[in-house]
Amino acid sequence: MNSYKVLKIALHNDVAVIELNRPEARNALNLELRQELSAIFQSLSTNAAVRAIVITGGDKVFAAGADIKDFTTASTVQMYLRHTEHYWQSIIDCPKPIIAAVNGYALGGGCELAMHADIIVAGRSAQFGQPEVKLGLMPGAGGTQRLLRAIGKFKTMQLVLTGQLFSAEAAERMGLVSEVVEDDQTIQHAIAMAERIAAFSPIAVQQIKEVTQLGQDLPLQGALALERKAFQILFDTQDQKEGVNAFFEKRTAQYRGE
Ligand code: DAK
Repeated sequence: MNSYKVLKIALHNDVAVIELNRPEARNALNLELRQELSAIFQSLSTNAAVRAIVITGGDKVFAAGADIKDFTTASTVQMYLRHTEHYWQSIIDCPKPIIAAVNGYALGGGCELAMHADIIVAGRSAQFGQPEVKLGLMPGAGGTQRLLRAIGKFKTMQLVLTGQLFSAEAAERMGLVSEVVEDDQTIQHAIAMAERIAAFSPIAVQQIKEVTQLGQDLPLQGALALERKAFQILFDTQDQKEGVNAFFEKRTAQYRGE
């Protein structure tokens, strides 16, 4: 767990906290950081002791985007051969709930990283944006598409075409941010939320995540069927019986992920 160079990993009960740690470059996502993020998400995905994940850039900045130094001389084929989509895929494939705790700037690839999470908690002074257009570029890790699905066409077009930054409050109004808290509370609040989720049945939690995520891109009838099947599957878990018994016995359920 501690063999990472540009990440700090901590465990709080059943919650893993991943902190990006390149302060000298405002946590810009260079190749090493992407590789380490991919590796930690793969490892946490199969670690039964971890039931929820918080990702943060710490108190000052979430991430200033892709490392612009990587772009200065890159050719098309070099960009293609980097296949950075494989690194993002490890986050997409993670079945456990992910909460992004965003303080400071979440720009470009940093905003896209936050959008790979399931829940975004932002400090009041956080600033979001997709400023790639200012560099003669465009979002390349889902920015146009994830924003579109989260906040709709007209806000997305405005933000990706102007590159303007927007505040945590504006992000919350648009539906991009789940909750805004005071800056010094962001990480603690995200961890407390993750601990609350981690105390539920991990099978139920992962089914909820999978169905919600997949359902977003399915026609409604198919999505409803998927939800129904997942709901039915949960009746075969011991956790479901434990949850119902605990309710009638007026005690806290102990979910074992079985
Ligand atoms: N890359 C590299 N270095 C960066 C950086 C970045 N994105 N952002 C900041 N730094 C470095 C600065 O160069 C500076 O280094 P020194 O001069 O000290 O050596 C140091 O961090 C501190 O930066 P500032 O002095 O600028 O700090 P401030 O607090 O004044 O400003 C800022 C912070 C975040 C507002 C500012 O640094 C800034 O605007 N940064 C650039 C933001 C940006 O344009 N981000 C978008 C990058 S493009 C792809 C997937 C995704 C992407 C691309 C491809 N594929 C799947 C292929 C994503 C693209 C992007 O994200």
